[in-house]
Amino acid sequence: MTTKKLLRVLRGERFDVPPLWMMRQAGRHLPEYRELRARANGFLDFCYSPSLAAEATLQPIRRYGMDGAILFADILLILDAMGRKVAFVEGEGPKVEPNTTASDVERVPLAQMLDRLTPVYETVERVRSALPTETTLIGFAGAPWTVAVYAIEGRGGTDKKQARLKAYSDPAGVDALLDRIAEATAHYLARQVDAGADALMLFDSWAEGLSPQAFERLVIRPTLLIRDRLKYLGVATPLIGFPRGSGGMLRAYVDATQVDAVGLDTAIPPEWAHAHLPPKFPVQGNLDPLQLIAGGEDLDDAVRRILAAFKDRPHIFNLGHGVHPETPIAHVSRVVDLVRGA
Ligand code: 1CP
Repeated sequence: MTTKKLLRVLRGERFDVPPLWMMRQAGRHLPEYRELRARANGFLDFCYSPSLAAEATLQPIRRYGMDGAILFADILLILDAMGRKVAFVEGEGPKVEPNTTASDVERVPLAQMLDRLTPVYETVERVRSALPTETTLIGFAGAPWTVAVYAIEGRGGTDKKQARLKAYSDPAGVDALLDRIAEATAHYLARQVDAGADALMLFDSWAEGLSPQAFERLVIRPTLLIRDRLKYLGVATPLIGFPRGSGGMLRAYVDATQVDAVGLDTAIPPEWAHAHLPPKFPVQGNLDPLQLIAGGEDLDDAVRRILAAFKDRPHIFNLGHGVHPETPIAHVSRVVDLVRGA
């Protein structure tokens, strides 16, 4: 039996004190990250430098003792490896060469694409050997729809109007793009597992606002493709799905994708999730990262409410989206203490 508490929750165990980590726990809210970041020639170079990326992964573990370490990388590396131009512009968010089609991403053969991501596997190996044995190492990738939003629109966020409209006006083209991304992603995740990842997470950060039919086609179907392909590749590592903005499609997502756990976004009432998901199904979430910035009594109450709602099911305490750069370190520490009952 593993001593990794987070991994045990993903396999269906429940603990009075749940394991915790925070999405985007590495990054600009940490002074030690800002110092490290200044040493790289841009963000892509940072992600492709195993010594820097491994150090960034470990920083929040050292500072907070989180139960989970998330690989330091980005969901857009796969597009870079597929030969699309990717740029991280300071203060503007990432930019990707837009109007990408399936034939664009087919130009680079799968094996070559996977090899271009070798520095990421090396980061996983380095983190693996440096982590405390009880800490779960989480590998990740963007889910196909979220990656496709960047590939089609050139950026994320907003209302995804262009990508959603294209999904309706060119269904065959968009499905082919999603299939190709799904295939590449499954292999990329399998390589992270080979390098030492204990668990995997798929970020579908731009899954919000889809009609139920579109959600099935653009979010559920490609996620299931990845699940099936991972099985075919012999990967039994637990997979956490994060369909941000799934709303009323949450249960359908859980039933149809066969993920092992689901990350809940900030809009999902914890009590509702508990009532609507299968009894022993593991959940992760879902504190509002803005509440974490504000702090105070309301933060304490929100943490307690989440803990109470999930006390009878396997639960990994987390946020409902990523940590913001302006988050005070003391507030993160306060949440760690509260969750652990200190
Ligand atoms: O200079 C910097 O420091 C840039 C900020 C930054 C960081 C720290 C970006 C640019 N990416 C990352 C790392 C990152 N991205 C991790 C590593 C782990 C960690 O920080 O703890 C992970 C898991 C991601 C995943 C990611 N990237 C997502 C999914 C999660 C989410 O937040 O929804 C998305 C959507 C991205 C794209 C992206 N990359 C960077 C930013 C600022 C964004 C999102 C915003 C946008 O598209 O404008």
